[in-house]
Amino acid sequence: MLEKLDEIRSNAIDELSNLQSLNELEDWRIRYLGKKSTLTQILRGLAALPLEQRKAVGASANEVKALLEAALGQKRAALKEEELARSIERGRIDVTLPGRPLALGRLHPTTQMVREICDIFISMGFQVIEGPEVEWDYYNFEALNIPPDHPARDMFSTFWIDTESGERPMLLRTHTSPMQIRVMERTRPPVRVVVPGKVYRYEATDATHESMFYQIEGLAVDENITLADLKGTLYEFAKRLFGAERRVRFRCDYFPFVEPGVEMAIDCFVCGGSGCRLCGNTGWIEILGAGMVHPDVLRRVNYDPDVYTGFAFGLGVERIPMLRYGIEDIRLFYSNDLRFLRQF
Ligand code: YSA
Repeated sequence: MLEKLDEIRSNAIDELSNLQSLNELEDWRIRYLGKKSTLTQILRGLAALPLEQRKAVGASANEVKALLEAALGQKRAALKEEELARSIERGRIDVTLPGRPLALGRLHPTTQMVREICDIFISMGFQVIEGPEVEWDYYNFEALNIPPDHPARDMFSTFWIDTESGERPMLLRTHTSPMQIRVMERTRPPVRVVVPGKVYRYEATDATHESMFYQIEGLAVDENITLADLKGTLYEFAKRLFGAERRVRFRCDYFPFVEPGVEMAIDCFVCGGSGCRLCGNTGWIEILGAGMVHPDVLRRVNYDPDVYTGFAFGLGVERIPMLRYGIEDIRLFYSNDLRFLRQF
């Protein structure tokens, strides 16, 4: 029995020195000091031993037990300290390391352009307003002299909105011109507004056409406004935006809500006017449609065309940074490629 106790002590102490974690230590405790351990069994069996043997075995068993308990306490303290040191090391912060740079957001190039263009018109006395993207057919077409079945509807391929039968037809606005009517309905002349916003066209995309893009509408109505005012305003705008050296061209165009109608184009930035793929070999890139507000449109909003005249224009926003920075494909604006967006 005494030999057995010796063996228990030396095995237990040997094993203890190899333990690496508190979990292993707990297994060790159960194995050598737990209720079912050999040592506990020996201590419980003492009473059954003859007196002489009981004394010697009892003394030795209690000594082994005390020794193992003391060793257990020391080992537990040492392991706890090691674990603490490890966890401090794991969470150590090196305050001398340089900080990680924060990725800063930025304004989308279209937003930057909208703001820059609006600022030019604000400095000329225009006010900036916004309007709905989901629009009634009435404002997008009818009130602008484009009744149902008018061929001009083909100019504006439309995303229609499902409505209940009998309800007024609704659509995603195909241009910002409906805001001309909304503004004039609620204001008396003089009117000078610009309206930036998204517009939608149900058409195939290519290098200069997107199905969602931005326009800025302009409208000025007062007594004695003439086509010369329209041209003067847009020349000044083009000069401030592109510089005096760029060439600007006005040509007749047709829009049912103006008379006369014009389009304004800038000489192509890629070929300088000699003709290339981007400008369709014309040497020019059209940036806006414009004209003198049609008398019928004025009458519809109860403006007397014998007293008031006005000009209006609608420009494609993305075409401007394309011209300015030589961007060859409009689809880059909305394809969420950070390599493109980070350049602005
Ligand atoms: C005309 C006369 C007015 O008194 C007032 C406004 C207008 C403009 C008219 N509402 C309109 O939308 N004309 S437009 O169809 O020729 O578009 C105007 C400009 O938007 C174009 O000059 C072009 O720069 C741009 N644009 C047109 N379709 C586009 C586009 N930009 C990108 N993608 C498209 N699919």
